[in-house]
Amino acid sequence: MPRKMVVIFAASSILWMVFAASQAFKIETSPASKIIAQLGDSISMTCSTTHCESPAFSWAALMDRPLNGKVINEGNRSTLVTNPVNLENDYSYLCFVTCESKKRRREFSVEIYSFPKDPEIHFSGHPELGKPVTVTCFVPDVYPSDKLKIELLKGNQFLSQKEFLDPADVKSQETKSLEATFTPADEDNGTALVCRATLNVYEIDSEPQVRETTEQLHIYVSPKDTVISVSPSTRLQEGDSVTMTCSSRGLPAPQIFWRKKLDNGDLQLLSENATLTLIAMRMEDSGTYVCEGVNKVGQDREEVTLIVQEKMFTVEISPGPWVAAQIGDLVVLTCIVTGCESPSFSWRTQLDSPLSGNVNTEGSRSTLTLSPVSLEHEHSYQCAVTCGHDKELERKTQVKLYLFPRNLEIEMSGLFVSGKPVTVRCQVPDVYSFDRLEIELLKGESIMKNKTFLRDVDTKSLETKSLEMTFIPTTEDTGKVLVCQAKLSIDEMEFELKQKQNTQTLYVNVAPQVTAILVSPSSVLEEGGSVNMTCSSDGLPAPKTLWSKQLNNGDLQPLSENTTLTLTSTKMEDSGIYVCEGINQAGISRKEVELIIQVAPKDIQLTAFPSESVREGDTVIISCTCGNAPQTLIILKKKAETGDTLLKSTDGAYTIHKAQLQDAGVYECESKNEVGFQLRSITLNVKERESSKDYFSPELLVLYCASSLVIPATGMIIYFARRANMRGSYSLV
Ligand SMILES: *[C@@H]1O[C@H](CO)[C@@H](O)[C@H](O)[C@H]1NC(C)=O
Ligand SMILES: *[C@@H]1O[C@H](CO)[C@@H](O)[C@H](O)[C@H]1NC(C)=O
Ligand SMILES: *[C@@H]1O[C@H](CO)[C@@H](O)[C@H](O)[C@H]1NC(C)=O
Ligand SMILES: *[C@@H]1O[C@H](CO)[C@@H](O)[C@H](O)[C@H]1NC(C)=O
Ligand SMILES: *[C@@H]1O[C@H](CO)[C@@H](O)[C@H](O)[C@H]1NC(C)=O
Ligand SMILES: *[C@H]1O[C@@H](CO)[C@H](O)[C@@H](O)[C@@H]1NC(C)=O
Repeated sequence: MPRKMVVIFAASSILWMVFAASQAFKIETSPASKIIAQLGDSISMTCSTTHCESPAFSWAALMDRPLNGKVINEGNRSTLVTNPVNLENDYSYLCFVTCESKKRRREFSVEIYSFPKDPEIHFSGHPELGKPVTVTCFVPDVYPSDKLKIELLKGNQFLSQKEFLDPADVKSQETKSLEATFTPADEDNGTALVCRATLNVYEIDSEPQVRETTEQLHIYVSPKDTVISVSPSTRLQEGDSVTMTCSSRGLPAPQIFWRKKLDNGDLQLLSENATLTLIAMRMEDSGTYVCEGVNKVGQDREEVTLIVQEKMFTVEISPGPWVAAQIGDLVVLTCIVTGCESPSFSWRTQLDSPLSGNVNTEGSRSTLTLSPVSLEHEHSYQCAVTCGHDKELERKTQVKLYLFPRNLEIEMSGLFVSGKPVTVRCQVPDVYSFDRLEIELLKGESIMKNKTFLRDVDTKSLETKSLEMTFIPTTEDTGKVLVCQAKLSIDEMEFELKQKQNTQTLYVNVAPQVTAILVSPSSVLEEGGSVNMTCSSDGLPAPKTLWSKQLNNGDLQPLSENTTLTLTSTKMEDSGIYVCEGINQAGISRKEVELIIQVAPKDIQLTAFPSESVREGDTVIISCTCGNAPQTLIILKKKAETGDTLLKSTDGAYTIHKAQLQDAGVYECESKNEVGFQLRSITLNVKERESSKDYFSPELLVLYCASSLVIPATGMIIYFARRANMRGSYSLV
């Protein structure tokens, strides 16, 4: 703020005393002392007289300069007014007074100064942290400059000061300046930068003219550490959106500008926000994006390159990459396209063999139906899709076939009989493909045998495969399970469904063994008695018992299926060989017992042939027969007082050739067995021969022969009777 000040020195009293001494008229001046005036002010100087009737006044500047003012004369006073003062007025002025003949003069000293404005502070640039900056303080329109002093302070610290002592050649206002260079530090922020100008226009004792300007120091930081973050990625597809955020550090906080580099190198402004979001991007949006952080002192930039790729259409085939299908089933392969409005499909097999299927295409989906799927379909299928002018895309899937249609068959070479080798065969009919087949035969938990099959020729056909093994069962195997198990594996796939099994519970037979035949009370018994014949036999399953009687021709006549065969009221004809058979599915075992029915001898016929009375020299046959019991012992004796003579007989017949007299006597026949005995005796008379002539009666010879035929004839009758009453116990009719 300029201060306008006129200071008048109090020197009038001194002048007054000088003029008073002349005793004549006197001149009084006002102001009495030196006049100090600022440029542009107005000043007036007045001369007045006393003791003079009519004073005449005139004014002059020193050195004949122009007066540059207006004189006002009023009676005894004259005033010189200069308004405004300029540097021309910076002189001494003279006031001349003439009173009658006397001339007097007075001198006025005028001093002019100029100090109209506060100093101005200028920086060479924005004060930046760490960068030297030159600050200049201008003090404008100063006069007289040789009385000027400028000081520059930063806070309380002097940066620079200067006194301008050299007087100027020309009287003029001048602008003076003072420079200082310093490097701003953090702590300088906010401190006051002061420029103080002092003009020493006055004499001693008086206050100098001071003007000062204060400016707050602001420290700047140029943008740096500019960073871009991109979400989700710098690689994008058509239609995607991307958000890019840029940050930059500096003071004041930099403003962010996003631009895109054009092909010609120009930058196109996109946004002044830190975050730039681009939506529904197109391929043309690919390129370099530049982020610039800008503040008053600088800028920093960072670039990012975005790549927007063409959105490709996609093709998917299902099921894939392979499908396992059972021969005869329906297989549908589906090819689906996304990202293409009107795709065109083409199906083919890998080897370009015929498709043998129906293609059905609707919009973005095409199906290939193989129904029923057969061996000719075992290929890799390819779905090729073109979309507009885009490249063709292909997807493949493979059809793998299998057939495992019927149940497994278990076959046995025969019954399971303990100790007897049996061959088990597990057969898998019509399987495909057998090179993936494994057959196992298990007994209980343990694998007895397994087998896989190799395909030697590359022909496709259904085959029947089997696994065979022979083993010897034991009774411990009964109840165990014989498992025929087949697995058809298709590569890595867990193919549990493709496992089949057939089981058979083992039942091991044991061939019958007749261990004993118990005959009670005995195998030899009397006619009419009862006998129990009990047969015991072991085997699995428990054998059936069959009692038979062995006939003379060796055939067996079945009698009973009870274990015990009871014969009551036995007859002699019941004698014979009885056979017990133990029979089950595993075999037959037999054992026999001989039954003897004994009859006490009776009906002994003791005859002499031709007669009991013979002549000397005749031939006599003494014959003893026992009709009912063939197993009897026949003893033929000739009784004598001296002792009995045992006769040697053939079949109970004793022949006396040429009978002598002494052959006469008592003949006795004893027939005996365990059951009893019978005696017969006859007396033979031998007469002395009158004529010794052999005599043979043909009638009696016939009788003799007939008696030896009786027994077989009786047997025949018994046989027919028995056949009529075969089952159960029987008795002879
Ligand atoms: C300087 O001070 C101003 C205001 O007090 C502040 O905003 C700025 O951050 C400071 N600058 C530095 C470099 O400290
Ligand atoms: C900057 O973002 C603000 C809100 O986040 C928005 O109002 C303004 O329009 C954006 N300016 C530009 C240039 O995108
Ligand atoms: C048979 O079974 C055994 C034991 O389980 C196994 O180690 C072997 O590989 C199988 N052999 C075949 C031909 O599958
Ligand atoms: C034969 O067996 C039956 C029944 O067990 C019995 O009553 C009979 O006395 C037995 N006969 C003989 C001769 O043992
Ligand atoms: C077998 O025995 C049963 C009773 O144990 C009897 O009723 C049946 O007559 C007998 N059969 C034969 C043929 O002996
Ligand atoms: C002029 O001077 C003043 C003082 O300066 C006197 O007071 C006046 O009386 C005087 N006037 C005349 C006519 O002499």
